[in-house]
Amino acid sequence: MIAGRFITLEGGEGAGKSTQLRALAAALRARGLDVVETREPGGSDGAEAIRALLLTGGADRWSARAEALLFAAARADHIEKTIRPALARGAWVLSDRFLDSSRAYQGQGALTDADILTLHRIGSDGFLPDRTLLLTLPEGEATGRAKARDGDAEDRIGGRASDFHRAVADAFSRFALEEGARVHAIDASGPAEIVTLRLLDAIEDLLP
Ligand code: Z5A
Repeated sequence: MIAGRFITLEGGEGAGKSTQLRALAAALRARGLDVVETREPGGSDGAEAIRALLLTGGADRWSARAEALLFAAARADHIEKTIRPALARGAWVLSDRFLDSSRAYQGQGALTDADILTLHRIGSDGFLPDRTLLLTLPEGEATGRAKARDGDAEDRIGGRASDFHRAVADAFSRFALEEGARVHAIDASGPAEIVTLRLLDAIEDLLP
């Protein structure tokens, strides 16, 4: 029986996660693997409905606690309806963001990292990826890429102050330092094709 694998891509806005997820999926399909591309918040009907609630509306639409619970609820549905069934049939599941985004974005204000992990234990039995690829890019470069794509249009969370996004980047770096077996930091600068090769290198040991 072929073992499915669960790989997540993480990092700040504009780092190139969506671009790399597509490229990585194509490279894995070329090796004959069954690949499912998904994203958070979202990835199942219920979670996509919650995504719309989370990313639209005014900055204070949700309290920090309500926001964290909505992300955890969306994730529970995503895992149950999309990720676990795909892994059970032996597919490789690639997700654009997952739990580490909640830890980095929701776990550094009213709630702690431990609180977010508790919500994840309750919602999703503490389910973790086989490997997390953290795309790192200097702040100015990532902002430049996002601005070139979106102009001034920002979602509820992307539109927060640069101090907030700097703290998010620091939290991601900490995960890579403290959970190095799972979270691999990948330099996301340079041409997209080169970044894809770095990502492939970082999952080489998991490939059949
Ligand atoms: N969020 C949260 O708070 N808690 C959670 O638990 C979860 C999420 C799961 C989701 O936004 C928001 O929800 C997000 C975190 C929060 N808000 N923020 N910040 P989203 O899904 O709409 O967007 P995003 O996840 O932030 O990603 P993004 O802005 O779409 O960026 P990206 O996927 O990393 O980048 P990209 O779209 O692949 O590339 C950006 C542009 O750069 C694009 O024009 C590309 O063509 C270009 N690009 C890509 N690679 C390159 C290279 N190598 N060179 C040059 N240009 C490039």
